[in-house]
Amino acid sequence: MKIISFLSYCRLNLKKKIHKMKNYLILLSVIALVTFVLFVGVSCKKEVSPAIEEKLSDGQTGPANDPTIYKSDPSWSPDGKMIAFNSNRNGNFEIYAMNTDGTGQTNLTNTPATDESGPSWSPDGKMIAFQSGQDGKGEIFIMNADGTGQTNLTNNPADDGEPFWSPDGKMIAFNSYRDGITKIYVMKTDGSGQTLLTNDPKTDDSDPSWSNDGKKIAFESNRDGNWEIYIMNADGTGQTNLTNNPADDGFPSWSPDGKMIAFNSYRDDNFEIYVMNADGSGQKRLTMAK
Ligand SMILES: [Ca+2]
Ligand SMILES: [Ca+2]
Ligand SMILES: [Ca+2]
Repeated sequence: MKIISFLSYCRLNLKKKIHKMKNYLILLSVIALVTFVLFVGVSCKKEVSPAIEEKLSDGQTGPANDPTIYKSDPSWSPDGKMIAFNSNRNGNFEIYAMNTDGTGQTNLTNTPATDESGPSWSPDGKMIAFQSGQDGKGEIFIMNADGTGQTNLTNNPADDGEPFWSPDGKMIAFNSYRDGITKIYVMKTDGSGQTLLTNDPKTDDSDPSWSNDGKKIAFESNRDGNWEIYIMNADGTGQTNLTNNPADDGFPSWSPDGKMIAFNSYRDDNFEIYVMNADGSGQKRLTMAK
């Protein structure tokens, strides 16, 4: 009897445990169902909401995506308070400026007949250099930071573009096609003294970028059969290939302390961002394929 009683006790206990487990399972099922419903609801909301409209921090609303409208070439003002950029949102390309939170977007150039691009701030933040088609084929213009006083500095029938202001504010480096091939020139900020810095007659040199100490200019050149990052002294002497790689390398950008240069390269069969020391050593990939 004692054994039977004990077995009965065990069966009763087991039934209680199973009953408790059933309760737990029902509770867990309810929690899982509620979680699933909430998750599906939030996911759907995330997918649907941006497709309807977007609202910018300055209160502008509009279609979230329009593949025909570009905003590009951002350039930070030296005091860090503004970003200049170009956009064709009004039917042609203009230079805009905005606060760094996206408010106060202002069309600075207001030239409906021509396209403007490539803004570059003067080091004192008072002026912006840019590329414009206002006076024939691509010219370098400068203007006050509020868009007034737009002035053509190059006045040359060939294409001129990609201005980059020198750190001391006295010169502007740029590309020009005036020799039938793209070359790097510098000029004073009143347009005088336009001087060819890269004079290899067979190859393109472009996209000048001044080091912060004003002593060096990095640029792209395809003189060895593919695009490489070169540096030279600001007077054009000492042109040196830094990348020496059979893939295309481009878009050099100096670190503020002048010790490193960031660039892009196709050496891994897609464009990735690299950095290297300013003498070309230590080339290191920073971005992954995705
Ligand atoms: Ca325009
Ligand atoms: Ca021109
Ligand atoms: Ca290369």
